[in-house]
Amino acid sequence: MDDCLFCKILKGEIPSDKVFENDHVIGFKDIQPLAKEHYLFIHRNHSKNVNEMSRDDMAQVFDAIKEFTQSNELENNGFRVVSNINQHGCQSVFHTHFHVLGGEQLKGFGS
Ligand code: IU
Repeated sequence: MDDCLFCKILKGEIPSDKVFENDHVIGFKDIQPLAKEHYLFIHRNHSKNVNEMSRDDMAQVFDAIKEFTQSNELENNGFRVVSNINQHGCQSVFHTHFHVLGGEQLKGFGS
């Protein structure tokens, strides 16, 4: 997708601070972190949001998140995965992405 910001990150046209990369998925630091550690994981195949992503692509993203979080302290200490969808979900970039948040105690829902 020519006008997709995350496709541009995938092509290297917009800089990103990558923390993970394989043939299918990249992970990079969010430029406006909402937690001490805040990463975005995206598939190389463009889709608009979770509901439009293929099952195979979603599995590859979650495999990547698993591999990444098992390679550092995130898994032991715990972390959160979030994907925002459309207007009420406050999605601002329309290339499916999964926020991975951690590195500190997060607030629970409703607290
Ligand atoms: P959202 O769920 O669509 O709101 O998340 C988009 C995220 O992408 C948001 O947290 C931005 O800070 C982040 N981001 C980024 O990390 N690098 C970029 O070049 C752009 C957005 I554009």
